Amino acid sequence: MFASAVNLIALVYVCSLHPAFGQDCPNRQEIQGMLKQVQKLLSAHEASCLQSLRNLRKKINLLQSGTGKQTAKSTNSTCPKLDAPINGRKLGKSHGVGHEVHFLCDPGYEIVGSESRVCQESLTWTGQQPTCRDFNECASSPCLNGGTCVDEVNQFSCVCAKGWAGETCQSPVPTFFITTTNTSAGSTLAASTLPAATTGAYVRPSRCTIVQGTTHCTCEPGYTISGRDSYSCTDIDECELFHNGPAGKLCLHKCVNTPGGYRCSCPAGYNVTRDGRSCKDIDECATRQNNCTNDQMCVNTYGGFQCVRVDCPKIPHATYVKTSPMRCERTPCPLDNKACSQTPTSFSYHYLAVVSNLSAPRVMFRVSALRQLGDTLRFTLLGGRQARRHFTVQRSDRQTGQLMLVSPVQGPTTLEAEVEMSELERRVQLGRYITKITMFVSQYEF
Ligand SMILES: [Ca+2]
Ligand SMILES: [Ca+2]
Repeated sequence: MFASAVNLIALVYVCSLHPAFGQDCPNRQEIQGMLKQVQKLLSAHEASCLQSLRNLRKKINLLQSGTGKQTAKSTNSTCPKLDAPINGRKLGKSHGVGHEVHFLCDPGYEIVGSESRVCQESLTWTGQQPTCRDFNECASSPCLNGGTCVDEVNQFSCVCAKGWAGETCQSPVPTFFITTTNTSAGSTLAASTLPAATTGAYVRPSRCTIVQGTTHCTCEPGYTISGRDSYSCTDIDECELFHNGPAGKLCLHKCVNTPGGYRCSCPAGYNVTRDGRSCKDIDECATRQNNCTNDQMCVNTYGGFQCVRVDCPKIPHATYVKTSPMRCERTPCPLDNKACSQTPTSFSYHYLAVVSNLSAPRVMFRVSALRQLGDTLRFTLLGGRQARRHFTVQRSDRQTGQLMLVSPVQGPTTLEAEVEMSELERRVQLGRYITKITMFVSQYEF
């Protein structure tokens, strides 16, 4: 509508400026009619615009009042903060309208007041603030035969009437074998005259004292009053009690309960360490507790020992002689004997003692060339499937290869691996050196 009015005005303007524009221009009457039409169009347009503006303003006002209310609501829609009762807890953090909080008391306490409270529309909580009251264990009258109950936090104790004993004063005091001696502190009842059947090493008489009519019985260290009877003490089974305590096991291997105490024991081949808790291997080779013969060598292992004998290998085309207790070297090969020159130059023997379940990966042994003649050193793992399952050979520097344990081994077992170091010069082999490593794996991890 607005565009057609603009076109009409433009046409009238052009014709009024250039009367010679031609017969296409309308006459004066026609122009006045057109201008009236344009005026009508403009006033209709103006009215519509004003209406739109009024509507827009209304909407803005509505939005403004709406957000105002919301802000007011969000700042005031929570109930006052609630505290947890002393010796108790509060569950639930939201203090919004409709939300609920719950209260719990610590063990040995009971709740008094509302267990849960709800935040209401009026921004107040339902119910009353609860408190935690020490639970009265004496309420059920647990002390028998006229005993007086003493309420303590989370437990109770009984002060027994004369002639009664036990946790709940359930046992009559066996007066017939008690001898009374007067002391300044009170009367000491030496219960050493208890029947013999109940005084084994694990059951000992308690020492009881009567002070102002109340009997108090105590035990030697390592003993405790047995549940049934205050007059006898039973050995504490520390092995059972501390079977898997927070500080770990009492003993690394085995715990043995003893009257009034306990001790740790170790398997054969081990001694208990000075701390009394761990096990230490006995070095049978150093202490001559071995039966190895003169031509054998004693190898100390964890939990035992091994007698080993190094015999030089018998290989066709070559002869080996022992140059040290652990090494065999090939005698020089005849000239032009290629079969002989390709056999290993030397064999070295090494024995390792390790504990079971050793963590992996781990370097077990290093083989190094003392001097190098050729341009290349090569390290290879020899041996069967068992060796390949547990070991690999890596080069650690230019002249050193290392035997790595790649998976933990469960003992007791013996593993063997062979590391070959070959020396080359322009790809021609100069020498082969074999290192045989025997690993004695113990049964235990210590
Ligand atoms: Ca004990
Ligand atoms: Ca040993």
